[in-house]
Amino acid sequence: EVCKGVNGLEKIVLREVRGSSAELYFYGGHVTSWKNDHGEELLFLSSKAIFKPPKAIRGGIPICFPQFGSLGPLEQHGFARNRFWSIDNDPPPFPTNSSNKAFVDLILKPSEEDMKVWPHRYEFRLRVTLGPGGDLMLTSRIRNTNTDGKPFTFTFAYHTYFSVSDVSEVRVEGLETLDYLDNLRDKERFTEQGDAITFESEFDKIYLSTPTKIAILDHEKKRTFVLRKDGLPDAVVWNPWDKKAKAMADFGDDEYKHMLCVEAAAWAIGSSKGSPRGIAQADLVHPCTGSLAASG
Ligand code: TA6
Repeated sequence: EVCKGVNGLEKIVLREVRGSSAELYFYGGHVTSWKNDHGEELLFLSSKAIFKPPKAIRGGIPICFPQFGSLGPLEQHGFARNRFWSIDNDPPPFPTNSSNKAFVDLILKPSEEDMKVWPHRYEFRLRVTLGPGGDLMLTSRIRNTNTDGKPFTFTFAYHTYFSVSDVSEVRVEGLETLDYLDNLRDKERFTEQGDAITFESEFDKIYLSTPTKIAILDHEKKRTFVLRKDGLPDAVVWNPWDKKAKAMADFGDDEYKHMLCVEAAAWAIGSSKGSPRGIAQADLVHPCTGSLAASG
């Protein structure tokens, strides 16, 4: 179902028989809402989010492509999150079965303007699926359509903003003992200790080569999110905390308490200067899947 969203921007609503739902905008191919079958919102969306190009929507699931972060030739987190995507009327056969599920297929291709800043041709197909249990799955297939067959590299993230009751009561499991690059310390590489991750100040880390399953435990709400990922080796965890929150025009001063970003990502191998992992050889389809389930 396509309808008008904020500022007249069009959005797609997916509904599942048991009552769960999801919403995404053509602008950014951006999921802005995911509700369980009790109608509870599971994603954080800022009350100050700006739904106006070229600003990316603050909250939900921004898609960072073809560059995650600011390391590279492009604007922070690339341009996929502030382009208008289209319905993909002719998606190629899909590896996973979507029958019985609510889903939509979107596509993004570069404009001539985009080619000037990132000179590669591609077709980026995004399928957003809402399963019968209310789980949400995003699958991205990036095809290199460069006519000269030249490979390109990219970095990537599903920059998911989870809604939590109080971030200082939240634990993240699955990242213990892993190596990470600390964005707050010039991307220096460290090793995480053996305990679940908890939050008491600004946090911005890129965990390298993580397990495919990460759990976010919201003690107060008695809710657990399980993030599963495939084709996305890394994971980013971010909370801006009070000072950065105040500095962001599209984010409420106290909203940091009620969100946590845990992001399935493909970043770089080795060090901060490592080469990007996402390599799209000629005509190769690169599938990246992130699925989210919530219980409790
Ligand atoms: O994923 C974490 C991060 O890269 C942080 O460094 C932080 O700046 C955040 O993303 C938000 O970026 P944005 O461009 O959306 O303001």
